[in-house]
Amino acid sequence: MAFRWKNDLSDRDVTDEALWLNRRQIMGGLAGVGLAGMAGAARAETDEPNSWEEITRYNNFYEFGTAKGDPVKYADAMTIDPWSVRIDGLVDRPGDYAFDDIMAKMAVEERIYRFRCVEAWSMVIPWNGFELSDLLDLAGVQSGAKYVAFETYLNRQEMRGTRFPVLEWPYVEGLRLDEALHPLTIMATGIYGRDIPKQNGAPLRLVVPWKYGFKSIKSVVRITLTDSEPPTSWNKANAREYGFYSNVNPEVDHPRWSQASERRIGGGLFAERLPTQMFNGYAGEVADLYDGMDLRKLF
Ligand SMILES: Nc1nc2c(c(=O)[nH]1)N[C@H]1C(S)=C(S)[C@@H](COP(=O)(O)O)O[C@H]1N2
Ligand SMILES: [Mo]
Repeated sequence: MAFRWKNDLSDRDVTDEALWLNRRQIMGGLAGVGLAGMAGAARAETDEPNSWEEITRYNNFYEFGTAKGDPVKYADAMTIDPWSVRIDGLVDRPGDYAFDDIMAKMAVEERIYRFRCVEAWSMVIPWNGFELSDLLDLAGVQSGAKYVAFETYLNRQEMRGTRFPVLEWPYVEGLRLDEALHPLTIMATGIYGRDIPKQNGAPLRLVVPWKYGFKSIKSVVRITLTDSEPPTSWNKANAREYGFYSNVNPEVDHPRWSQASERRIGGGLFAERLPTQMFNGYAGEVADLYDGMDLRKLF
């Protein structure tokens, strides 16, 4: 691994959002300033994390419906215990890895990442999780592997949105192997130190912070190492609008809207839009993955 990413805003033993925010205020020399004073303009311009409510009530999880409030209403029906992840394809030790066994072996840490949806809204989310590369090490990636394919849990009784052919189910995603092994790429298992809620992709979901949000596939049940580029849900649905790479790029617009700026959730009705950053602000860490690539063609 080239480097292990160091969080500039880490706070390991987070247990509670209020406590977490309180500590941040004290650390920032803001003791005595009420939460209300933190909200609004100041927060929109800096990278203050979104609230637990914002992160867990404004969701895209189409298996439960396409409205932002559907996942929090309906994801409760999803069975997440027991849970296992099948890791197969070009690996030395294929098999079903029980979630509890995975957690016993992984080092969970906090990662505060910007999160940018292709729909041009964004949040800042304090995830808890582990590096995907550590999980892949359990299975032993073989030398012929070039891509990683991911698949979401599918149970049509539990997932009312799958009655509609909005997408082909199960939801599938993919990364090039070097993207998957990058230290910024994590499997998230928590938010604000609590177990990740079902609407956010319990019990574990991918998070790739320099790509549009739809790459960060939820409730993963299968990870397959392959030698060719795997199909991805949004690309299958509309290849002209959603490419395999889907790196955040303010210079490459969506065919139907600009990607130059974004609306930070929680900023309020009159908040200014924020300029979208190349690779969502992670260019320093990831730009070299794409050296020599035409990012307009391979969008
Ligand atoms: N299985 C699955 N994963 C998914 C989605 C989905 O509909 N189904 N939506 C994607 C999109 S478009 C976004 S923006 C993020 C939203 O994650 P959040 O609800 O935790 O903010 O999840 C992504 N992962
Ligand atoms: Mo999204």
